[in-house]
Amino acid sequence: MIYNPECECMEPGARQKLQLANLKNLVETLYEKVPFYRARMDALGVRAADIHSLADIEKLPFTTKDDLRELYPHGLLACPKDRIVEVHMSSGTTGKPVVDEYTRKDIDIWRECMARTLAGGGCTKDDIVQNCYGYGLFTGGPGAHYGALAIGAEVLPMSSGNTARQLMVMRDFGSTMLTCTPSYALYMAEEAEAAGIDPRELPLCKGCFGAEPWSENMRKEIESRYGMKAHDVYGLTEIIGPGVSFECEAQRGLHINEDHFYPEIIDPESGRRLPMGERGELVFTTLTKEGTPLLRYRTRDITYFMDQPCSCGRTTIRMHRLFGRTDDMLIIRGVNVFPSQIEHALFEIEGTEPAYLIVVDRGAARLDEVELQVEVKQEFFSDETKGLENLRTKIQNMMKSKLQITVRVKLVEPKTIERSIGKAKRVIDNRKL
Ligand code: DLL
Repeated sequence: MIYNPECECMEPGARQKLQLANLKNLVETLYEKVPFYRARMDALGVRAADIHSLADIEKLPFTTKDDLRELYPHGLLACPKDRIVEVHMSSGTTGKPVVDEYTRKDIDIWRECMARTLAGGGCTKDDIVQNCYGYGLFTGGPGAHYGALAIGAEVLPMSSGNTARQLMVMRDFGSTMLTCTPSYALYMAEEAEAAGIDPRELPLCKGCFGAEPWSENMRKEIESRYGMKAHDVYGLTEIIGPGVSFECEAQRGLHINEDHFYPEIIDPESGRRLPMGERGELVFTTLTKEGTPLLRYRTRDITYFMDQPCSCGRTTIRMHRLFGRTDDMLIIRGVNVFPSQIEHALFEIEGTEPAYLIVVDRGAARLDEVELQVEVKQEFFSDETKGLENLRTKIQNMMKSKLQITVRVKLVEPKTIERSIGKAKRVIDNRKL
């Protein structure tokens, strides 16, 4: 279902006109209201009057996560403080969190984007949405909640954790749609199976999963474990939260809500814009936000755009599912590899469980060494060493042939790698880089 055909299926030329008008307004507002942006624009000698086309966006300055941290908590506010009605923050592991301050209109935009997102995942007013994204300062819970309400679905605001209760509610209330991180979806399936519940017998038949990197093979695992259709949803606190882009039923890339978030792909080294289809760093300008709008925000997320028509009828451009982040790309003895590529390869191998951990060290010869800890089905541990040895070799060969990296594989018993109810931690990098 398309939530807002007028906007989502708009002729691209008409959409670009709107984008340009909103971009000019934004540049004017930021120059007037946010001293940080005024100083940046003055330094580059650029003003709203210099923006004649969308391509002129290149004249404007970037914004980085470091800028946001320096301006914490209110340095990017572009409207009077008393117009703010809600605040969210990301739980960064280092330094100050990044903050999004929403006006009432910003919440309306978010609700609309999340309604489009859930509708893209098949949600209708008849659905019962079990929302297991965290509620609180994290944007996941409230974002999915607003979207489901806009559609008129019934929401179960579960938040994350307390898995036994999640399963009870899932069964007793007949939830038809699941929203949470993909790693938590798999964890719940595992716990259901352990409790003697077959997740495929539950009424759940669709889900919108995101907030962390996941692979195509992980999607297949979730879809087959539950017998459901699993859709990818992307977003980040700085831009609005979840709902920046989402998959439709075609599951061929994520439609960007580009009437609200103007997307670019740049070369992360030079900062230059890359042509359609080339892979690089994703950058967003918020075209319609009032509270804390951002100009050319460098997300550090890596993807590429697709502008071929989509079978669903939406005309918005799509981004490929994320490959990873510029800051989580591992460079192993000179070879670039994202954890999600390791995950994708791992899921191809029969006998492994969907839980793994990548531990990177700098070894004695000052060379990078990777230990890949992988959970293995219980049968392998009972049937002595030969099966385990074969599996270990198979994984090692797969990593070498598919990703050109040499890994030491440590096979571990089921349920020994820590599970996550939110964003999973997949990498421990002990190198002092
Ligand atoms: O994770 C917002 C969100 C909530 C998205 C619920 C989807 C669902 P932050 O905590 O600020 O916000 O983290 C944003 O998470 O820059 C990506 O690196 C990563 N990320 C988000 N969605 C995806 C996804 C939320 N679908 C950061 N695939 C982003 C891969 C994702 N990575």
